[in-house]
Amino acid sequence: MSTVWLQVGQCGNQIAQELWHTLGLVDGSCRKIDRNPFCSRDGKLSAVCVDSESKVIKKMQKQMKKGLFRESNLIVGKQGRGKNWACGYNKPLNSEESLLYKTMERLRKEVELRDCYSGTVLFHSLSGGTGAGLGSHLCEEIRDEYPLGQILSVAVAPYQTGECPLQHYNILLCLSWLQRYTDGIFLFYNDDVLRRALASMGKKNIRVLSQVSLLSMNTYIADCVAGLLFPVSNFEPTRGQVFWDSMVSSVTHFLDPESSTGSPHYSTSLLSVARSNHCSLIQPQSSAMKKLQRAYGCVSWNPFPLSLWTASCDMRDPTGQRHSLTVCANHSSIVDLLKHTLEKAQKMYSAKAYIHWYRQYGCGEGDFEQAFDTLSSVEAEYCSAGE
Ligand SMILES: Nc1nc2c(ncn2[C@@H]2O[C@H](COP(=O)(O)OP(=O)(O)OP(=O)(O)O)[C@@H](O)[C@H]2O)c(=O)[nH]1
Ligand SMILES: [Mg+2]
Repeated sequence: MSTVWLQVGQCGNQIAQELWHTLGLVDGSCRKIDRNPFCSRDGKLSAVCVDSESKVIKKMQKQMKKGLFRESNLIVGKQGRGKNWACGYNKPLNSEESLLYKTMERLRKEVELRDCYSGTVLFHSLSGGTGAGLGSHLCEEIRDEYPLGQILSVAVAPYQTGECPLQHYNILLCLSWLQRYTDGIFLFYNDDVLRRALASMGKKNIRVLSQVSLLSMNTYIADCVAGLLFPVSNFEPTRGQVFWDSMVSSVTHFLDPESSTGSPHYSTSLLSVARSNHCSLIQPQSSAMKKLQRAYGCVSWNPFPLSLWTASCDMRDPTGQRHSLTVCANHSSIVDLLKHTLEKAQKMYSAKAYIHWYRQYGCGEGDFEQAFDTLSSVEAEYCSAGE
């Protein structure tokens, strides 16, 4: 494949690692490893991994099959970025050699190794100093250097209950950078991921939430990313209507019908990827797909809100027994995150709370004002899209 995979910060590296596991690359169980779309011709993963501290990458290195990563693509700094976007975006004052510079060097080498370059997929969190801050800066640099390549961000939003007081500023700044420099964002909410991971483990009791490991949450995210990004090829389906109906029910089970303010959620468009080695009769007009469109509240002004991709092969399953339905929606639930972030960040900003932590790394009033403007206009656009 002509894509470079960029894993940034703790969250970014852990999610991507789970993706490589899911795809069977780590233990070598995947099929056709020599023609693997995630690797270069020499069999090495086309991934560049960066973190400002060594712990996560060192652990990952131990768990991965020897030789899967190009050693020089593992880039570590000496000091975390303290959950501060500005510190991740700009190098620390007592600087080590720039992580940004080293990462761009490695990315350039990866791009040169392929016949053509179509884009970069970036894995990161929205609220960590490295993933959010350095991730934002990398998007800006990559966009500048490869204007024709696509940039897709796979981003994780923190728990709404609040993990760190800086998270609202970090989400604000990171999302506004992603809005400017990327072509798309697969956004995962940790609260939602936790609920779904819990359900997949068959646990309904809220008290067992603490037993859901980060690993099972990352497995869910990795499954979604693999479902959407693993190549597809059209196939002749044979599975019946009832089968796809029940797949749709399980996909839509956790959808909130309403926003936090009580207005119905809607989607402007949907991408649905169905994978099964004997699938059938799944077409945009089938009742399962109509049910999907209803559940996601597809807007009436878009006459073709659904793209359906189908594939017979699922690389995640060498036995060929696995079936999956993965749905990606341009969904109005983002408005809740935008509203919450804007409100909290605006209040903190008016009180000048923590501003000096950002200013000391060169993030000034202009950056904040622009980020507030960008996210406010995205929120307004989503609100008018549903009218
Ligand atoms: N789903 C998921 N979320 C994670 C994981 N690791 C961290 N997070 C979330 O990511 C956010 C913190 O970002 P990190 O990735 O830890 O931070 P970082 O990019 O390493 O940046 P610094 O540590 O500040 O330098 C929090 O919202 C965590 O809940 C993970 O493996 N899976
Ligand atoms: Mg970290």
